[in-house]
Amino acid sequence: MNFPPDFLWGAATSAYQVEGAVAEDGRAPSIWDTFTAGRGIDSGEVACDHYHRWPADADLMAGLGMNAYRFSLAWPRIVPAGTGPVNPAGLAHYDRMIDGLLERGITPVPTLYHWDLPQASQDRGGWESRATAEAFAAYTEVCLDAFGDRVPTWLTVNEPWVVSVLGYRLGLHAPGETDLRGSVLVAHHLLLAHGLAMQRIRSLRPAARAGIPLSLYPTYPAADADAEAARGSDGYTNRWFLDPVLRGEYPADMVELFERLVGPLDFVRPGDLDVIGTRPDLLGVNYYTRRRVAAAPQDGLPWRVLGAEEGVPRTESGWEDVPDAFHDLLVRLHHDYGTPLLITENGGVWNAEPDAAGRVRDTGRSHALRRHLLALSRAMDEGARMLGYLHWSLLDNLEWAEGYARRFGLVHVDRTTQERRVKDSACYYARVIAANSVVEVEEDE
Ligand code: PNW
Repeated sequence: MNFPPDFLWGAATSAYQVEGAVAEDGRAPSIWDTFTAGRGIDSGEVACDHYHRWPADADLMAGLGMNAYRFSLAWPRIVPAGTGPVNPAGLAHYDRMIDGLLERGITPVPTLYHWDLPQASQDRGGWESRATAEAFAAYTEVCLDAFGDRVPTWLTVNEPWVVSVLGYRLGLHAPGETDLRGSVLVAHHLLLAHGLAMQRIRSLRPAARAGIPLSLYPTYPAADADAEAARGSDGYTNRWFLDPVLRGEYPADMVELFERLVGPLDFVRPGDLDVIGTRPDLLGVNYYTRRRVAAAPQDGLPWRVLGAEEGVPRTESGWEDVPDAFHDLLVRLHHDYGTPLLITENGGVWNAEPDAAGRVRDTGRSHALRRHLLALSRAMDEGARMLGYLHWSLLDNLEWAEGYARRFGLVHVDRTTQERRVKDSACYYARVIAANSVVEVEEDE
């Protein structure tokens, strides 16, 4: 089956994970600089040096036939103190990059916020403060003024579930807090930031299309008796974000649960859900794996997310590799919310290194890519409206608190020399893009 002629084919990155150059051209520190320094873990100080090497990276994308690139704008480069003065050198960088992409026939798909909050904003309360959502709206206006003439598709706030839960409940991501109420509060402010940005985009660039990229996990009961637990976990991770964005309301079952666990959600003010529910043009889908859930309390919540199931294929980070769940998710989103879908992330860890001839045989990624694209195309046959597929990631990069050891890239990056090597999976992907159809993986590809 062929994909629509205007289907977006490309890859994704985010600023802190690839750029490096953290102290250059007026960039101020972000919460991820602070978090990685505080824990002594791999940082984005150099990353893939994409800040300087983006022209060569854009040449690679063009060479592979990609027509879209999802990257993120670094708030601490553009408005270094979070609010107040704009940094012209920060704007100039993305200005050149957006022009450079367009010159190569690549549509820029910028994300406004991919987790690198200016440390100065954190010092004033960060996402626990409603003022940060207002500051984000002002920063969004700066970006729209600067780039809105050339950017047809905007993405707002990447994965508010991951930020709120890993950053504020489990302490695994910046800023490393561990409080359930705080995480629900932060999730609300992130959603509010998304809604305020949608309103700015609507008024300043009415022709642009925009939406939010959510991390979504198709969730299955481990056994029949676990159906209610699975519904709870789905509510916690998926519906808590989908429903306000696409229906303008928080799901009632989850409101009840949260109020029981943390008290009244009094930070939700009248009118907030109208803002958050500003109808987006698309939903960004970040899909990696499915979840199985059992009815047993864990970490203060009334269900347990199980580990990988025996006998089910996994990526090298242990995530179950289940393309059928991707299909189920897309069909469900189509039925429940009816919005056009853009795959803003999909991929996995396959840690292949160059052989003596410099070839990177990451065959596992090629096969997973093919099977996920087949799942996507089956969902399209069943009515899902799909705008494009952006693979995570273009480059091996900083996998946040996990460091550089987990390679998600279509393109291998040598950590010492920064040398780029197009992996076998990228060659496979280039053949898919050229055919605009899911081709077979060739032997040794
Ligand atoms: C997403 N989890 O992050 C992000 O958008 C990317 O920046 C990241 O590199 C990619 O997925 C791969 O992980 C996630 O533990 C990080 O559930 C962690 C989780 C989910 C998504």
